[in-house]
Amino acid sequence: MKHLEIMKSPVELNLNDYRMTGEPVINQVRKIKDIPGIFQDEKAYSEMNPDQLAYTVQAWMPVAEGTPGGLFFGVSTIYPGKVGNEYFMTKGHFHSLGDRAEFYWGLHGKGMLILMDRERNTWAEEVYPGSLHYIRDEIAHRLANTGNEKLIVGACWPSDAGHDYEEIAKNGFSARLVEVEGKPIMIV
Ligand code: S6P
Ligand code: ZN
Repeated sequence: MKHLEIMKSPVELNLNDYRMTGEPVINQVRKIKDIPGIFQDEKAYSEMNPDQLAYTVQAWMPVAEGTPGGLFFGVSTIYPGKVGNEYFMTKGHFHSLGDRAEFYWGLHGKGMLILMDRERNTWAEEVYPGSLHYIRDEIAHRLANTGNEKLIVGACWPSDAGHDYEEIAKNGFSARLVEVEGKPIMIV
């Protein structure tokens, strides 16, 4: 940029459909076949269309991953659906630098933010348009769509946070969010 120049930011968020456009924006797609092992009902999972979309993530990463002091901005969209009695959900992760926090905010649809600490206590916060969520240090986080529409959630996290998927891939969360009589409940 030049001194006194007035310009547009390179990336924008459409406030009607929550799509990000501009450069650089990365687009991640997670289909049912990309998230094996996270749902309890393996039979129901194996009978699903492997190419069905489970969730997408758009992110603006203005600095290289791992850069201290920077921020990333993302929009996660979780599709409506269930595997057995479990709602479509993200893989879930701790941050690789475990003391890095994150903000989430609900934009569209309804769901749950499932949280677990290092002692494996698990709880959840309701997500809806306008809900704000501070995910503190050392807390694993996962989003589940409990509604019939897309769940769309904004996120902002430190550029050096990283993702530790291993712990969740190996041991999961200590509780599951399932639908019983049409309502989401947490069970162990
Ligand atoms: C990144 C942030 C989100 C998730 C996204 C997908 O720290 O928490 O952008 O990456 O919701 O979830 P996951 O667990 O598959 O990365
Ligand atoms: Zn995160």
